Parts: sequence; C-alpha cells; structure tokens
Amino acid sequence: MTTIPPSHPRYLSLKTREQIAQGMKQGIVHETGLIAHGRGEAFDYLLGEATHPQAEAASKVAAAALLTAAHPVISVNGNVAALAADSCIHLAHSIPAHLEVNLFHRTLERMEKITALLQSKGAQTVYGLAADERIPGLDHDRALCEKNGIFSADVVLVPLEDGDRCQALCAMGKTVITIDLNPLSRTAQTATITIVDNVIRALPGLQQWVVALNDTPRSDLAQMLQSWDNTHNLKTMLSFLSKRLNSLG
Ligand code: PTJ
Repeated sequence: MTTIPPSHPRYLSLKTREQIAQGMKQGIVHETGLIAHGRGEAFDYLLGEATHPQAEAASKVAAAALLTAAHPVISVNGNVAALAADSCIHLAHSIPAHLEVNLFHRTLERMEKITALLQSKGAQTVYGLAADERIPGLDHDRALCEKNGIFSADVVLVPLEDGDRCQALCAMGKTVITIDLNPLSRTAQTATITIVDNVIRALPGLQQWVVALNDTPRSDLAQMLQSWDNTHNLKTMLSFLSKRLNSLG
C-alpha cells in the first residue's frame, strides 16, 4: 500500500482512493468500482468534501425510517465493503438491521470475499450468498437476493447504488434510502430518501442519528418519514451546488 503522509493536503482523499485500489487488488471491489469512485470524488470536490444541512436532514429522516422499520436491511456492495465495512456493521447493530451482500457485478468469488470480510469484522447474519429470490423487473444476476433479507425488507439502505435496482426496489413498495454523492443520478432521483454525501461521512452520521432518535416515540418518527419531501431536498442541494460553481467562476 502506498504510504501517504498525513501532512499531505489531500490526505483523506488519497487514503480513501488507496483503500478502493486495495479493495480491487483483494477482489472485493469490481474494476468499474474505481470509475464509480472517481465520479464520486468529483462530486465530493464540488460539495467541498463536507456534510451539508440537506444531507443532515436526510440522515435524520433515514434514521427515523430505519428505527420504525419492521425488517430493515443494509445492502453492501464492493465499494461500500472496501470503504465502510465497519460503519455498516455498527449501524446494523444499533438499529438493529440485517446486512446483505448484493452486487451489480455478481460473482461467487466476490460474494464470498465480501461476506467473509464482514464476518471477520464481527457481522452476525450476512445474507446474500444463499440467494433464493429475485427482485422483479431486473434482468441478470443483480436481481438475486435472499427471501429473508432484501426480498422481504420493508426499508432498504442501498449506499452507492445503481439506478435500476433502486427503482426496482421502490417498485416493490419498499422505502429505499440511498447515499449518493451525485444528486442527479437515477438512484438519487428515485430513492425515497437520498443522502447526498460520501459514504465515509454519511454512515457514521446516520449511526449518530439512530442513537439520538432511539428514545423518540415511534409515532413521531413515522410522522417525520411521512412528511419527508425528497424532491425538495434534492432541489435545495442542486441549488447549493450551482451557487457554489457560480461563486468559483
Ligand atoms: O460492487 P458491485 O459489483 O455491486 O458494483 C458497485 C458499483 C459502484 C461499481 C456499481 O453499483 C455501479 O456501477 O454504480 P454506478 O452506477 O457507477 O453508481 C455509483 C454512484 O455512487 C455514482 O452516482 C457515484 O457518484 C456515487 N459514489 C461514488 N463513490 C461514492 C458515491 N456516493 C457516495 N459515497 C462515495 N464514496
């Protein structure tokens, strides 16, 4: 692994990039995950690599959705496993929720490696390998999921997701939470709750909201979810981005 001195002005970004590159060498991250990461980096740069009030608001309502869910599931792909496996496990423990490995580029080898990584870090139940159901409306292996996992979940957290699957999960009537640095992506636009932020900041942030809201009456949390306007929040985020670009020009 390349040693990046902590004094480097781009230390965190370079360290994260290195984590993704290592993840690919270990067979966790698919090679196209590097491209997805680069796109994410570009959006994060525009966001000033910071968590914005719109992301905080979305995280708060996402925590409410997860706490009021009957069967919440956190979906883990290669990039998320490489960047934020510990955060996913802590979050799953706090809610509590189950984890499911669900890959766009599904191979048995990657499924096993990601499952083993999560288990080696203390995850209890990890769904995904014993896929026995399909997400309706999706072609190919990316539809594969477990009956007791994503298939029967009422709330699914899909960080860093491809748009088709997000749409298909919404069409199943599920509440879909995503974390996506690109507010224009199909995933961001179709999810029930979109947290426009980097998974490395958003997952610990979400965890904090889960802890903070844990004692709130469930009826108040349900009300928060019911009154959530994702389209409005995304518009505010886009307006911030365009103002920031104008101010830089
Ligand atoms: O591991 P697999 O096989 O499931 O494949 C995972 C990838 C990411 C390769 C696959 O889902 C894919 O191709 O995704 P997309 O369609 O490239 O979308 C990824 C989205 O995540 C893009 O909108 C990126 O801007 C965004 N993104 C990238 N890195 C981050 C991110 N969002 C939040 N945090 C990041 N660190």
